Amino acid sequence: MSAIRHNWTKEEILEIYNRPLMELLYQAATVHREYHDPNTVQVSTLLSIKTGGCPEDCGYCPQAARYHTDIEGNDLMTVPHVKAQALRAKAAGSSRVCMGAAWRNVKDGPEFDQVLEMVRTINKLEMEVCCTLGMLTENQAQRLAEAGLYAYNHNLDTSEEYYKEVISTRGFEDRLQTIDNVRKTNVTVCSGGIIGMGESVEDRAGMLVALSTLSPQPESVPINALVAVEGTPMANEKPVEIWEMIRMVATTRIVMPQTQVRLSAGRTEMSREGQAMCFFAGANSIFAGDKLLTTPNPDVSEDMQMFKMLGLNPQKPFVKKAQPETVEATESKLQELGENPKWTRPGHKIQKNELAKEEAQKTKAI
Ligand code: SAM
Ligand code: DTB
Ligand code: SF4
Repeated sequence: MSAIRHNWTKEEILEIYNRPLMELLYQAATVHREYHDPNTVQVSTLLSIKTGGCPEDCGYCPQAARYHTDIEGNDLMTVPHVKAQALRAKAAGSSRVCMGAAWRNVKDGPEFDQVLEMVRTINKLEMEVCCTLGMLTENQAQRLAEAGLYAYNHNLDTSEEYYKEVISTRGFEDRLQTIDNVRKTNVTVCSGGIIGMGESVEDRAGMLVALSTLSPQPESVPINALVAVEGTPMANEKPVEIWEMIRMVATTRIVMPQTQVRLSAGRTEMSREGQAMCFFAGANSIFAGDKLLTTPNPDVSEDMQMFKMLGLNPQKPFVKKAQPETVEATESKLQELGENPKWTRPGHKIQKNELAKEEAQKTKAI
C-alpha cells in the first residue's frame, strides 16, 4: 500500500502533475484502488444558509458585498427551512449536507446558536453535517462538535504566495489556524481550493504541499474550477481545461491517498466523459443538487443517469467515521466565550479587486 507522506515537496508534486497523462492516470487510479472502492462516490448537497453581503474581498466570490453581482442575498435561514431542505437532499440520495454562510468568521450569539440547532437537527436525520462559516475559534469548533458536526469546510483556496493576489482582508495563516482549531475536536477537516484563478501550476502544487503536509491530512479535499461570475474581479478568467482538472484531481489523489477528493464547482462545464476521467483519476465525491451556493450545478437526475451509466454507487453516511453524538442545547457543557480574536487583516491593494469595487460603486450610483 502506498504510504501516507506528510513531507511532499513542491518539486515532487510538480513532477507528478506534469507526468505524461497516461502514466499519471495509471498511478492515481492504482493509489485510489488501494484506499477506496473505485465504484463508490460520496454525494454532498450544499445549502446556502446565509447568502451574500459578505465583508471579505475574495476575488472569486459572488457573495462579497463590495462587488456588483446578481445574486439575491438572504438572512440566516430558519431551522425548519433547513430541515425541509435536508430531507429533500436525503431523498435525492445525498449522505451529507454542507451549510455555507457568507461570513468572515463566526460570532457567538443567537445566529451561531441557530446554526448549532441546524447541526443537531440534520445529525438526527442520520446525515453527515458539514458547515463552512469562515474563521472559527477553538471554543466555537468544540460547540459545533458537541452539536454533532461531522465535517468543517475551510479552504486554503490556493498557494500561500498567490493568496495575496486573491484576498486582502485576511491572511493565509488565519485559514491554517482555523483548521488547527477544528483539528482539536472530533470534527473532520474538509479543505481544498480553486483552480482557474490565474494561478500558475507552481501555485497549484504549493497548495497541495500546504494540504498534504498537514498531519493528519484533511479527510476531504474539494477541487473547484473557478465559476467566473460577472461583476467579480475574476469575471474574465479563461475557463479551466478539463485536462487541468484531471491532472489536479490525479495529483491530489496521489499525494493524499486516503482523503475523499471532491469534484466540486465547475461541473456544469464538464462533459460526462471528462467527469468520468476525473473519477478514474481518483475523485470520489461530488456536490449534487441544481445549485452550489449561488451558481448552477448539474440536475440531480442528470447526475443519477451518469452514476448509472458509469456503474457508480452513492456512499452511505458514516462509513468513513462513526456518527457523532448530539448533545442538546439544554445539556451542553460548553459556554460561549464571546471571544473576539484578532484575525489578520493585511489590507494590501489588489488591483483587480479595487477595479471591480470601483465598477460596483459606479453601477450603484446610477
Ligand atoms: N465564507 C466562508 C469562507 O469563505 O470560508 C464559507 C463560504 S465560501 C463561499 C466557501 C468556498 O467556496 C470558498 O473558500 C471557495 O473555495 C469556494 N468558492 C466561492 N466562490 C467560488 C467560485 N466563484 N468558484 C469556485 N469556488 C468558489
Ligand atoms: C467548496 O470547496 N466548494 C463549495 C463548498 N466548498 C462550500 C462552494 C462552491 C461555490 C461556488 C460558487 C457559488 O455557488 O457561489
Ligand atoms: Fe465571504 Fe466566503 Fe465569499 Fe470570501 S468566499 S467573500 S469569506 S462568502
